[in-house]
Amino acid sequence: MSRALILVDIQNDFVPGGALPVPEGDQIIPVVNQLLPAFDLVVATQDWHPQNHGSFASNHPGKKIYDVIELNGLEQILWPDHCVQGTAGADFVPGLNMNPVEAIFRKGTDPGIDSYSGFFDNGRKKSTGLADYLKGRGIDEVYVVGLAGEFCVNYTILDAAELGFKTYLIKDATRPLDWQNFEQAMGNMRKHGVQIVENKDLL
Ligand code: VGL
Ligand code: ZN
Repeated sequence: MSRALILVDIQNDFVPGGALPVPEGDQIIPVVNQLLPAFDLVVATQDWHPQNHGSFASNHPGKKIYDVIELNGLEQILWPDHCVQGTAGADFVPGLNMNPVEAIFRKGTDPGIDSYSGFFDNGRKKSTGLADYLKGRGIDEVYVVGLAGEFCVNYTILDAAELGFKTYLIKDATRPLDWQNFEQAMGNMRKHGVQIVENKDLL
């Protein structure tokens, strides 16, 4: 029995001061750092968009941030430009201890499709390789933390559960863009067998 911690998108653009800030997103950093030694394996995901990414409102003249469009057949929320490859906004938050992170899975690189989950793009057309990596490392339990709670954390968790991992959300090591949407997402996670725990349960 081996357990992995997945750090989801703990990047400068998702904390206060960034391009798509999650309220209090920076407050998870000490909590996550404290959790790291409790796991057999730590991996991270990194939102990593080209400047011409189809999820950016700036690439759709006449559209505004948070408008919803259809992008190659999938519903797409339009975001501010964020986590552009090679920019400071795409870097991991400097206070985060990345030393124990053994692998980083980048996502959102195809301009034609967004990728909220760390496992697959939103159309489930391509895998990032994360599931095979975890299986290759003998992982059967997955704990998920990071940003944003109702988007990339939520979809990573739902895929992990569906892939057969025993899946946990560490609630105080995540923050959402919107708490009401996150509460709804957590209800749905529970329906899929996900357990919701806190930092203190693991120390
Ligand atoms: C995310 C919106 C757009 C996230 C990434 O990491 O939750 N949200 N790209
Ligand atoms: Zn993104």
